[in-house]
Amino acid sequence: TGLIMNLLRSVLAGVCVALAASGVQARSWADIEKSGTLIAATGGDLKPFNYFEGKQLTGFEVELTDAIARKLGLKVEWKVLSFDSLLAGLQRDRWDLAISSHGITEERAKVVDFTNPHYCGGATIVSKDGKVAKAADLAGKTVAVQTGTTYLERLRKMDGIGSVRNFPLDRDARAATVSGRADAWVTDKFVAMEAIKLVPDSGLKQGEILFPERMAGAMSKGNTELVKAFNKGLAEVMVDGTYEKLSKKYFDQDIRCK
Ligand code: LYS
Repeated sequence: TGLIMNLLRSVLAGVCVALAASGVQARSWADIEKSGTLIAATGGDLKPFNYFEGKQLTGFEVELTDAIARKLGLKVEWKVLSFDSLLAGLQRDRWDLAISSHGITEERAKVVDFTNPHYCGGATIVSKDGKVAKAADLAGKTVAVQTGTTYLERLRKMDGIGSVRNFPLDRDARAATVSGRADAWVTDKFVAMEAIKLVPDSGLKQGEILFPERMAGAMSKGNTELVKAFNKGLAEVMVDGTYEKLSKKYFDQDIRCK
């Protein structure tokens, strides 16, 4: 079924590209409020942030978005697509919000608007038995990362890396490292912690943090009222205990930016 899911994701991404020419306007906050539904897109492959439990999409970002939407009097309609198609789909107004552990970068901020950050994490090196632990250890090594990520961008700019292999799904980058097809995997520190728990016999160990990141939801460029509304909902769940409860449930700690 993994294969079929991948195939489906590719087909869906293709459909989005085909719809690019339609030139639909982003739904305004007023439109969304009237419709009662926020359309949100996520990768669905990043435990514990957004993933499937059986047929049910769940995870920290999914539950957090649902909670924020409830504050705003909305339901969320979820769409699951490959990570590297999420921001592009936003520009084509296929959904109102992309929330999938996107780090805030200047590059991305040119094409989308970011909400306030919903957590702070960091790119970390993961390898079997911690053999590759520091940036300097990456020299001459094969490194696995997910397509479309800040990790890939960063690794491409580093000198001396043997090769960088990218995978549409982060878990396939992990699997390549577990099986020895890659020497190291770069992913978020919280994803790494979860992966180490998930495959305890793999010998995976976390190394150094390559760079810190502030993660935020992305919206269509110029959709200011929607960004404001989301930020208001986020602020509310951050003070009323909802955020803390969810964060402790998934991470045993509060991962908000300090
Ligand atoms: N935080 C990284 C980025 O912004 C990785 C996100 C990965 C989501 N599956 O690109």
